[in-house]
Amino acid sequence: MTQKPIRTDADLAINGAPPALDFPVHVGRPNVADRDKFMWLVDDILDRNWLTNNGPMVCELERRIADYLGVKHCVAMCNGTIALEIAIRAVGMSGEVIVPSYTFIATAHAVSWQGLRPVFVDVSAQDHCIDPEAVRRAITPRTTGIVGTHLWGGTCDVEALRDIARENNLKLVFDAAHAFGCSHNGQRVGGFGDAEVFSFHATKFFNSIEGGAVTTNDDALAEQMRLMRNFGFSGPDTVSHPGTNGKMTEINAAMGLANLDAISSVMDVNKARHAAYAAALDGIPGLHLMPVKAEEERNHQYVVLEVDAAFPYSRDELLETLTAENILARKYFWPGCHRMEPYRSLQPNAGRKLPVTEELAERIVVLPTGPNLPEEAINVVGDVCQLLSRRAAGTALSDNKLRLRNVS
Ligand code: T4K
Repeated sequence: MTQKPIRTDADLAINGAPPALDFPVHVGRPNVADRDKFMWLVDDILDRNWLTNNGPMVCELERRIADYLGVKHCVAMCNGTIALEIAIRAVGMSGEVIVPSYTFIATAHAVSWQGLRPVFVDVSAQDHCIDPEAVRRAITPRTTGIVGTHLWGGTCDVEALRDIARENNLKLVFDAAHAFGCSHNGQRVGGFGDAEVFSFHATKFFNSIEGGAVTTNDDALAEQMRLMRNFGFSGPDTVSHPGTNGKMTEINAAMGLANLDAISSVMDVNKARHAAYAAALDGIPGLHLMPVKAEEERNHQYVVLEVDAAFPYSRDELLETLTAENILARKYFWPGCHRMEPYRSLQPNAGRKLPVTEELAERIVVLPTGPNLPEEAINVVGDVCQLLSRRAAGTALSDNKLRLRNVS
């Protein structure tokens, strides 16, 4: 594909030019590593005629993930949301549970679905993870737990949260849906807190189509979660626990096994894409690519751009301009969990204590990445951003907005 030059307003698709890319590029295109291996494993499953209920592939995937993460137990589940619900229930949270509002809605819903009250706290402006000081302030006599999200594959302040949990006798679970393969102080995410919860959804760095897992070093907790994910059955005719159906199927485990071998190469591609974005966007006033800690292992699955007031267009105008070029960047996690139902109605004033969340929700753009991304897409993003930043220089923002729209 020859990339069209983007030098003037007339080159922009939003102004009527053809889009820079012939097809849309998405955030979250699945990383499917080895199609032949997957097909071969599926044949194996069909030959064996064992499709679900703790089959051999699920067991193998659990062993391999536990080894990779350096944790005693990996309990595979049908998705990350059920895995969160089971973890929250199994550790014994009740009453109020402190969660960040700047996270995917599943974090809050998993708490609420267990009949508990999510208490939203703010995140740190630096790493977008739950702010330990805000957690301290939110503790009440009804608080029983904290669920922190390792957002974008960065990690929470694990030590501060651990200390707060110990001092206040709280349970601590991490939503690690974004953090497969990422480290904290050199140790892979998986063994922190009472339990950590992964999503292996198609859009995640490591995927099993749908899927998830809880990892823990606590033997009794792992055993309890294994019962809970299988209706509480402890023997063929014995139910010893209330439970649900959280089981992973063999087909999902097969996709997981096929993808597991490739995670370091996907990580390398993602890292190179991140570096290319950093070069393409370097020096543009008002655009800040979220830095990635070089000393830690990162999966680079999310390329996160913050648009501040020094950029002449709003986040949404930038998204609109990129979408016209077939770059389907996304705003995550707008507008913040506290502004979604039922929380919006139940806690209408929650936003007053969440200034960072409210600001990030208006400013964040997540850019497409991954092995499926055509490399020219990164140049298009760079060229569009450069043009928009130059175009506005010295001119009133509102005039520019009008001109940009009127030309099309
Ligand atoms: N905690 C956190 C912090 C999470 O981010 C998530 C999930 C969870 C917990 C819960 O885990 P799971 O129960 O999902 O395992 C997506 C995912 O559905 C969701 O898994 C994910 N987080 C969330 C951040 O993103 P949407 O609403 O953005 O999905 P959708 O359908 O718009 O897809 C996103 C993009 O991916 C699209 O642009 C198209 C592309 N795509 C998607 C699929 C499914 C593909 O190209 N192929 C595909 O097969 O929620």
